[in-house]
Amino acid sequence: MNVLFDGLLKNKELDAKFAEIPSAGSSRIFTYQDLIDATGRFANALIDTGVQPGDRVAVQVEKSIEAIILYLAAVRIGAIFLPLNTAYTVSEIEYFLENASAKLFVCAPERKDEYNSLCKRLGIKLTTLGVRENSNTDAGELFASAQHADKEFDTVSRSEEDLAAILYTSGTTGRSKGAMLSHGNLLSNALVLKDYWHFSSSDILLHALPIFHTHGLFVATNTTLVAGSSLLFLPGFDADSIIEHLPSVSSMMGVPTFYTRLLDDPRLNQDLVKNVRLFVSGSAPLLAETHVEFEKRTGHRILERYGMTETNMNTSNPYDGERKAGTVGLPLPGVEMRVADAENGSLLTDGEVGVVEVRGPNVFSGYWKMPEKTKEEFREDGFFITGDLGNVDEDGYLKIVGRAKDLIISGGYNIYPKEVELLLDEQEGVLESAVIGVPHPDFGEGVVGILVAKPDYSLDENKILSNIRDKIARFKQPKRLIVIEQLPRNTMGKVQKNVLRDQYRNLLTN
Ligand code: MCA
Ligand code: AMP
Repeated sequence: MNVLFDGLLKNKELDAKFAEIPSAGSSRIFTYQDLIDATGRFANALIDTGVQPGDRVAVQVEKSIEAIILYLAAVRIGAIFLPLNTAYTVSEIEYFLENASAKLFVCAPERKDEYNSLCKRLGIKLTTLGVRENSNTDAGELFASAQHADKEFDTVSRSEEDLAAILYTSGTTGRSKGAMLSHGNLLSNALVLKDYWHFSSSDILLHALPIFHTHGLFVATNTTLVAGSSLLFLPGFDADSIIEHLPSVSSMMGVPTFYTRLLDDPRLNQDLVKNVRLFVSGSAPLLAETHVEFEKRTGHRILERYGMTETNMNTSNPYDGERKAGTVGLPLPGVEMRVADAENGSLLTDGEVGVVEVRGPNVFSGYWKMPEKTKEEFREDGFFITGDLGNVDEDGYLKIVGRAKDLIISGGYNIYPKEVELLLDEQEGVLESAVIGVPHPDFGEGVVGILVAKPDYSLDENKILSNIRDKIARFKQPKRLIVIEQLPRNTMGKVQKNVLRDQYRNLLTN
């Protein structure tokens, strides 16, 4: 028994379909039977590279059904899947490969040259997987070897506690931490979401999220698989393509930017979404006004839920009951949630604001090779301290009101200011920096860097931006840099980011 693989794929109506609509080329359709056969082929191809149960398989590839098959095949052979954002640069990837002691790294064919020497130096086997737009495109070495491999594979047995995936989440110190997710964590959450959101084999989910994060990989894909639903797989968010396909689906999951972009499109109306039964939003706060506006235009009340890489999904607005705008709903079945004083951990009641803590089968077991960090973020009774600030209303709905952690969420991607500050501080002439998130019309929050120059230096915004261009992923890079005389500090000497956020709150919206 392989808890996650069997749990997701056993006893399915094998003719339910996965349709992939690539940005170029023609669409492809996979039945569940095709999917299972392909995981067998990929499992054999992975074993041929030397990967064994427990090994980390790191993957940075473009979105495709084969990338999902690779994930399922890694789980099937008992390996630990480690998905990585396609926007990460070589130096970012180096940290993940080294920290996780990856056995195999699968990258896009066109990036192989960039990674060759790194993988040689680290002793990591490198292979490739591309997007198969037509029979002439380079779908990569792993695809080629899977094509010739046997579809039969003896699934490796894995228990609930065994690790299925490691997903890196950035840390407040600037170092990313690998959240260790077990078979039990992932399957239990998928089963709960399937029931809570009423997913069944008659559903078709429109999938436009990236598949290297919890939202697109686990919430959207695992829930679809466990329900035996169909999936319409788009390469990413493109309003025209979403509008084209909304009439043929029953559900969509997205980050708030998906919904604000759709609202900006005059083609969004009740008729377009008449076959949709459910819109889900998460990963970042959905403004109450977006919720209200979306209902006015479409008649649909978006269902907002709340989760984290470390915990999968914790709370959700109900399917049948009231979906309250501006709240993230009620604890999911099996999840215990409480609000505590951020400083001393004492429990808060009566709607007071504090740090949100959760416990349940969905919650991860700790950070890879970081026992101290793990200890710091759990209470003794096993509750995980999320770092999100919230309060619970009289009906039990959680409202997230802020973050105790210094984190920016831009278009659903997390950016830890410390990582960007460390890079800015290295730039010539920079004395110190503070990185903040301010309102952004498209991404919710946008990154802004505030700089102080060393004596006798004058700083050039564009030059600094161009210097850091290849160092970190583009979405983490400041949309603007501002040079000031000195950073505001409190009596303890701590930079008052709230003062800066207030001062520059209109910088990206004007
Ligand atoms: C792209 N850019 C961004 C972002 N995305 N900048 C800031 N924040 C972003 N999110 C920049 C690019 O670097 C580029 O800059 C320019 O915008 C256009 O890039 P492009 O790729 O064309 O953008 P897009 O395709 O329109 O993407 C926007 C997007 C995408 C659709 C909102 O970011 C997205 O799919 N976000 C979803 C993230 C997600 O799945 N998060 C879930 C994490 P330049 O032109 O200067 O190079 S899981 C999670 O958070 C928890 C567990 C949970 O609860 O779900
Ligand atoms: P990540 O580290 O990518 O897993 O992001 C998790 C963080 O996203 C949480 O700790 C929250 O701060 C935020 N988040 C996720 N869903 C929501 C939501 N519906 N509303 C507000 N914040 C959210």
